[in-house]
Amino acid sequence: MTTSATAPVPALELPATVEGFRAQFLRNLSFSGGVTLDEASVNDRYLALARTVRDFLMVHWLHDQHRQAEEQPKTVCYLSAEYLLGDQLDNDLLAGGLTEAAEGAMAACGIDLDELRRHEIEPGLGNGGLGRLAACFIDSLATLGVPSIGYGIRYEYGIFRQTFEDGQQVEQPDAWLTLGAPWEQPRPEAAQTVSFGGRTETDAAGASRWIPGWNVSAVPYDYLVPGFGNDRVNTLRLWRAKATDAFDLRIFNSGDYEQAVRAQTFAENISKVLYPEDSTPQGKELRLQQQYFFVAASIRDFLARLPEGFDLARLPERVIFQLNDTHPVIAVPELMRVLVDERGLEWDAAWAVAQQCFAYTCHTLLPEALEVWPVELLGRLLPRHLEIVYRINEEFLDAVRARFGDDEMRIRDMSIIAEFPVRAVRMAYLATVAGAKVNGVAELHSQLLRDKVLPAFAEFFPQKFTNVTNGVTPRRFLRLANPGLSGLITEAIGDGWITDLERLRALEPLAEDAGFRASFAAVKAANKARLNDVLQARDGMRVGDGHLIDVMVKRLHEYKRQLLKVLHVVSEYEGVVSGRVPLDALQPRTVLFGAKAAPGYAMAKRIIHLINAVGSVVNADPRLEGRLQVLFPPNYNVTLAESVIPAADLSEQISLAGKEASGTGNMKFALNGALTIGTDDGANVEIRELVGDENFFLFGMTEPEAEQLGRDGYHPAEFYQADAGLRRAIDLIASGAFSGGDRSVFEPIVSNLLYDDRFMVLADYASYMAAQERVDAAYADPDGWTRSAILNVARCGFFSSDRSIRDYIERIWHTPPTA
Ligand code: 26Q
Repeated sequence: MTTSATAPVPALELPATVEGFRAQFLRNLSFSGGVTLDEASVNDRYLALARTVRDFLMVHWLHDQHRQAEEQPKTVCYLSAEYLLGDQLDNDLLAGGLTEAAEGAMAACGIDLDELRRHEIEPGLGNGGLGRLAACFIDSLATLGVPSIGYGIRYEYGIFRQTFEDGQQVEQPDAWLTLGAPWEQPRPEAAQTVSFGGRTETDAAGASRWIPGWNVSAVPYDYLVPGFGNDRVNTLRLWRAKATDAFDLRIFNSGDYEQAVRAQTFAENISKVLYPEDSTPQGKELRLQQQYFFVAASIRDFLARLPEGFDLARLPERVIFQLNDTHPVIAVPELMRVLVDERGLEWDAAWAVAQQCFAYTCHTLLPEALEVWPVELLGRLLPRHLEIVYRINEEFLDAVRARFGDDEMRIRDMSIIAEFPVRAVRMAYLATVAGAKVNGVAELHSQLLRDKVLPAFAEFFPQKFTNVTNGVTPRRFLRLANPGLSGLITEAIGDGWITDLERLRALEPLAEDAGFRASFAAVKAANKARLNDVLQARDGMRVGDGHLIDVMVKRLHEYKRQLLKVLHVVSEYEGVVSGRVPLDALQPRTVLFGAKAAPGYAMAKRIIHLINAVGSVVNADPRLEGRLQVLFPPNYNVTLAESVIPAADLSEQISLAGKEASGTGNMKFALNGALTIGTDDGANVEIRELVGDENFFLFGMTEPEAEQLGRDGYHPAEFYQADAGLRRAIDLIASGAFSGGDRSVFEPIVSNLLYDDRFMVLADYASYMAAQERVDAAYADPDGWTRSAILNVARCGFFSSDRSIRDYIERIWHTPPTA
């Protein structure tokens, strides 16, 4: 929004008292909702409540906007195609210090606040870890008072809603906007025009310019991002695509009504749906349209906030664009185009600016997940940007030659343009060349990024590479999700931990305090009961009484190895039903899965089917007397995570070493007092270092060992032959025991494991089973287990996203300290 720097903030009064809250709520109910209290539906009440919360926050937002327009501080623009926000109501009440006022006001109106809480539909504008990280980061940016704007896309349909039919995933559209979107503020007057297509022309002076073929309008929808307890409110600005009036009118006036409507549909498709792939990018045109759409609108939007006549050579003093993976990397040629073609900077001056305005975070290690855009597509959709990328590449390769001579191997290796299998732009290379910094998301990942993914670049630009280990917001994932544990912690050490998570260290001595351990165990038990209520109402499921709750929740991907967990379950089951293992030797467990598979990822969907199939058989077999249960509630999302994580005893983080960049679920579980069974991968490494070996169940190959095995030639069938337990488990699946005797259903999984097994499930099986035995033994000593759980909580303060953001400030952004 354009606010004049000198205009005073209007003196708004909204007393955060029960009475003040009630009055505003009733105003919203009548004037915005058009209903009276006694005729209001649940939805009416929910909308009025949400608007009331927004009103309170808006007072602070206006204040911050004015201050920032006046002070013109260096601003972090976080560019992310995904924000997996989760429910807003409780988060915003907590941050704004409004919880008591809202509770009192709802009680005074005879309204059940919990019913309204349950009514909320979370905005699922992300796939998994990367999107949730963006949401944690904007929370921390606001809490630390960093001037910042989150930019993204207002998808009309977020991540699909998952249902199961006969155990198989079926995707339903996520129509999250249908009941009204009370948290957002449309800003049609701040719309930006974004162009596509057309051609380039060379003018008399030899300069190239873009003659676009078509435009869309980008309309911003603002979400308020309140800091915790600091009266700061930042902006999350999400763009929606609309047909431009001009485009519409021209066709409309020509009398072709149908064509006009088609044009509108075409334009509005751009922000219609979130791509549900969380790796293996498909190179789809609409996806590139989405990326350019939000990035072009965001850059224009930010530049419009600068004072008139601002010298763009000084842009790096005012902004850093943080690129959340390669998805927004088309921002690099876009900024160059704006600076050179529209604002008249010389190329070299513009490039010097751009190189200081961008930084790039990589979130993957899988080569197939690195985004590339075919030159043919880029040239058709963004012809001027393609020219700019070519020029960046030419100058970069000149610099490489100047340093290393005409080493054609190296040039081909480092070129931003790949030649095979089709000529294409390597977005990670472009980001690395353009960015002031490149970071991985955990120590091990950053190391592998330098050594394996971008080694030639790490050699060329050693100073660019750095690490920022991920973190999670303690507000949502401890304070809100686990009120029981939060209360216990606050009772013991005060509430400073909410914004200074390292203070949890002060809990360490309490691990030796029997009274504290008893209270801690009681909280865990209460959280299990609460999970039961949620699962019962949601899916008619319940966890077993006195069971160890063993949880694996994350996107379904082969590298994450849900199959390893399935093999453990099948082995335990087989042991009992074959009579080799006496039933009372089995530690009672409920294994809880949550996972969505990308709709086009056939193997992932088959694994979902297998989990459900194993669950049906195991849960129904009377021989187990309920001592082993498998639950797979559908549609795992942020809301369900908030019930599952606090109830978990065991956190499964079992990716093949060297494949999981960081993981953030691992942090959330440890912080809530679950013990981790995990490989030496991603942030597991740092968790284990902090909590101590004795409070962590490590298993499996290390990254160098897995690499070595791959080089030596990995033959999974040899592991199958050599291990009787493994053989029995795989044979049972292959026999059709979980598919009504039909051996064909899971045959592709079995043969994949035996003859391909890219992620070395069989190689780690024995070690995993042994680690699970250590788990069972440890759980048999409840007091010892609780001691370890407390130490996990006490030692995981490092994993606050506040710390991550401080690291970004110090290592990458160099934004000034702010109050
Ligand atoms: C790209 C192009 C086309 C379609 C889809 C995509 C796409 C979308 C989402 C590619 C990747 C993603 C998401 C990746 C992701 O969530 N990565 C995870 O990021 C977390 C935060 O850093 C890490 O903790 C996880 O280890 C990493 O897997």
